[in-house]
Amino acid sequence: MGEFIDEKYYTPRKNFFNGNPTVVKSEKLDLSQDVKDLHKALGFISNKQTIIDIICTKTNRERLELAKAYKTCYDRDLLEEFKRKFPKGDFSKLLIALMTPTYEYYCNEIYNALNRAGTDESVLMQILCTLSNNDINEVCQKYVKNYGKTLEKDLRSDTSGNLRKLLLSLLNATRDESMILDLYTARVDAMELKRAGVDKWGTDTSTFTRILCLRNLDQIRLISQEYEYITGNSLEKDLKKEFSGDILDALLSILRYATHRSLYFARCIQSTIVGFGTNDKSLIRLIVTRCEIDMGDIKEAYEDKYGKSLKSAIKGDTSGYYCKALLKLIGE
Ligand SMILES: [Ca+2]
Repeated sequence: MGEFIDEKYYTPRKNFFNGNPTVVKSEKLDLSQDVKDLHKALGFISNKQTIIDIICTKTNRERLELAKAYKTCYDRDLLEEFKRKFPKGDFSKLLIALMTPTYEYYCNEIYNALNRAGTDESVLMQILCTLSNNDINEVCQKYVKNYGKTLEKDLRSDTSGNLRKLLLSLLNATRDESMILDLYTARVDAMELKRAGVDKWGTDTSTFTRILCLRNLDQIRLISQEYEYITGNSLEKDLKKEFSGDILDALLSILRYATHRSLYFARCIQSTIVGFGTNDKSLIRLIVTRCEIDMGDIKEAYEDKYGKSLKSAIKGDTSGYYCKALLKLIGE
């Protein structure tokens, strides 16, 4: 940590990379019993509750081990069994998400967001703005392997303008991950953002993209504090003045993810359930991917922000075993 940092002035977040998950590694894993119970639950009369109790209380890694044990025992692919038994609907989508290895899942989600009528930019942002360099590299490798073309190529052809530049920059996976804080460069960056934004007629987007895509996440938090100190305005507010549309959403995603991760995801979840209907694909992705990382914190942030529990929000917007499974994943 830099010598300039005054503890009172800048309080580093506790455990940025460790959150409170709602699904944790089992203390004692009894795969043979689980496999037997699952087989019974997938019988002539299916028992969804048993499936939820077994699948939604395990980590992705454990679920994949379970699938392997199932294959050994019954010579059947567990995921295919789920698909056969539950061919459609949100419960089915959720089971598929849970049984897919994490990087593969991110990769599929990005592919589907890009290869549909009208690209779903929110999916790209929610994934690419929040993965580590290593995660991004893994996803890129999977993408080539699964689809025979690079993610970069697909991003280039399906996005445009400043958003494309920003996403390609994230895809380079060159963000500083040192966690080293430097007040001097934070001040320089904050001044540059001021010059490139509010001080300028028009906006120099590349300055914003460069700083927000390359600086480490803790440093971004410091930059935003310096920005507010220098200008008297919050960086978030000025981003909203200078940008609009997708590029604004992307810049806000990075800023919010860096400054308050759990609140950022609480907002993402809220955006899937507000309005008419529910964006179940994104709701499923957010719950499935965050339950092993920081869903406990997201629940807290959600309740603080929206004045009701995430549990009641999910109950209000989903139903049946799909709802029960989501609640199990968030530890309710
Ligand atoms: Ca301006």
